[in-house]
Amino acid sequence: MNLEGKTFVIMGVANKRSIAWGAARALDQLGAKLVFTILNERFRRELDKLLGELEGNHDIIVECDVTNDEQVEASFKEIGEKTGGIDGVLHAIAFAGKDELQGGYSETTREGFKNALDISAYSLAVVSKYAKTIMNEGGSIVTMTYLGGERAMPNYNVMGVAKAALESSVRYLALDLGESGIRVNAVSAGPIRTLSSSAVGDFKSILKEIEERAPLKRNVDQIEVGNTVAFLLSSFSSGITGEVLHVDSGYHIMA
Ligand code: 0WD
Repeated sequence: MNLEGKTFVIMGVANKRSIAWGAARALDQLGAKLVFTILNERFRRELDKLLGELEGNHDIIVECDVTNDEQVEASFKEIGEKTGGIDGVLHAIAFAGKDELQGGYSETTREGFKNALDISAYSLAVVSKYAKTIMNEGGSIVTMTYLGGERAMPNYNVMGVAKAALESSVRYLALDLGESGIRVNAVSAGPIRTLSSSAVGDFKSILKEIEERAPLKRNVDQIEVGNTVAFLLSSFSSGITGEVLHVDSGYHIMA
């Protein structure tokens, strides 16, 4: 697979453990040009440091808090002007308060629910709205989800509800943007230790359960997820849209 001449926007690198960073490394290896969006300026120094590890020279970094419509619009406008058009977007963004990620779902606050659904699910719609205006022919949008969106899993709570909304959004966006030749898919990753996942109560036992019960008897890493993201962003997956593809050592097939 060769992605030379292709440009992708990567949203959601917080640090070197981020799934978005695994995807960036995979895409960089394949020759793609990358543009990064960061939540705020606090993340710029971390990203600058990380960029030195990549082969290509990826120098466009744009601030984009997805809760701010004007900022999303302005970000994609700026990216369009600087790149002349993009071939895809990785949306690897989610948020829920730590209090919501332990204990019972019935204790979820209205504010916590709104926040989680806004940042983790609605954001894909608004990102798609502006990304489609600068998308080259055959563009692709990929988001990140988790099995907790399909099944009730301890502690995942409101984030599971947000992932269910996100996966449904993938299908509606695929239908909406299909006519424009834009594909929309999700990767459902197995658990990986990152800044976000560390907020999920008893995360250690989730990792252990995969090692014991998944067909591959091990956990996946950021590069394996990143390689699948690269496949979905590339034209190798040109017939796939509205799909949720599991990269989880096969755990989701188990009863
Ligand atoms: O086990 C895991 N780590 C899994 C993660 C399994 C399956 C799916 N995922 C998903 C997550 O739910 C998320 O959608 O993958 C995506 C990426 O998550 P990650 O790589 O595990 O987490 P992290 O490295 O923390 O990156 C998520 C980033 C944020 O980091 P922090 O830690 O600051 O919340 O999302 C970004 C931010 O950089 N983010 C935002 N970006 C723009 N606007 C916003 C926002 N309002 N809020 C958070």
